[in-house]
Amino acid sequence: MKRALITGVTGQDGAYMARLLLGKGYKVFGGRRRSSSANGWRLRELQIEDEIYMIDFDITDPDSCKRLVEQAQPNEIYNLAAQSFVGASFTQPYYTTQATGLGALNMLEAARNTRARFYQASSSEMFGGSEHDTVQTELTRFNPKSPYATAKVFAHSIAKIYREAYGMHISCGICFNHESPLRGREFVTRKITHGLALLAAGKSGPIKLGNLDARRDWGYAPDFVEGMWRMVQADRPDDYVLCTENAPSVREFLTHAAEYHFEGLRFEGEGVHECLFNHDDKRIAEVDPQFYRPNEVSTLQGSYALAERRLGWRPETHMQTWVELMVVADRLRVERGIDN
Ligand code: NAP
Ligand code: F7E
Repeated sequence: MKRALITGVTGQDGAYMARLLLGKGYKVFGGRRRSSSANGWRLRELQIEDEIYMIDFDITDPDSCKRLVEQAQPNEIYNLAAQSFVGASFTQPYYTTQATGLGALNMLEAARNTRARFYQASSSEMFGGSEHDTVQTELTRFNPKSPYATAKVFAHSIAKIYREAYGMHISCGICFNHESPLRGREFVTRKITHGLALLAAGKSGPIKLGNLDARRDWGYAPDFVEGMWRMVQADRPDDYVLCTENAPSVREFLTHAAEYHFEGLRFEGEGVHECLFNHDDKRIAEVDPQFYRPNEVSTLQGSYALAERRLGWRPETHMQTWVELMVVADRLRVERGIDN
């Protein structure tokens, strides 16, 4: 029986990765940070909480990373733990650098004298405002625009160095945004689907959003964890972009999700005065500059050609399908008073 260790197992990707690996017959160990209130709602929703061997650790603590790997003795390590919210990285740059950047080094060091294969969660945010390539590939130059992106560039670079210097089987997935009903509520897609469900139930006011013009190459998280797993199974380790090649704007995502709840949608106003209304002039969403980023990445759109050619990976789930899954999940949670 293969043994897999997932750091960040309580997060969106960690939960889907655990489900995928359990389905493939792995013994799954989850690295979880201790907190005063156990953060297991995603694993409970997937009904897999009891099937995972949990080990407490903190990715900012090198000793606890070493102990984690010693206890789990994994064949494969999926390093998904991070401070993953770009917005928070501007207010917590030091912590983000420790967790998202140095944390990866802690896990690589812990794995160095083992034979475990290693997946590192890299990010399209590393491309930042790429000045030359309108579509980003594995060859696009990094131009990070946030403390989060800078930390990911460090993690990505040190992972590559460990691969070359020590011959370790390390692959980095340069993942573009991927979403699901298990997405954290601070991220814009889930903020929208959750906010719409509350508004439709009369439990909150209009959704306050930042830059509606931003474009992201959004995909579906369960498709992406399949791509991560394929990287680890490949004979040769390498870095791969995972994305969908479509990049709608936040405004388009908002409109699409709002259509499940409201009719006759129209935008009025411009810039900080822009609002979304429905047919009877109910205010659905409005721009609030507090959600603007100090240094915004306006558009990210990738190409998954290499992953398709070498790994046979492509995104399987159409955006319409997963947006509907998010809308329905949040409607049900609000109806049942579930606060996740
Ligand atoms: P997520 O939902 O925010 O999950 C992050 C996980 O990291 C959580 O389990 C969290 O634990 C854990 N964590 C945070 N700080 C930690 C610490 N100090 N010690 C141990 N664990 C810690 O993120 P995600 O969306 O699943 O993303 C997974 C990985 O992929 C992250 O590295 C992210 O940066 C990267 N990524 C994500 C996307 C995307 O679109 N989702 C795209 C590119 C790259 P708690 O539950 O205790 O908070
Ligand atoms: O923002 C804009 C915001 O926070 C998307 C992480 O998983 O993907 C994610 O990072 C866009 C940005 O995700 C609001 O300015 C407008 O342009 O959902 P997000 P992100 O920053 O793209 C990458 C690939 C990762 O690696 C990260 O870990 O939406 N936006 N209004 C807003 N964003 C938020 N959060 N809230 C708003 O009100």
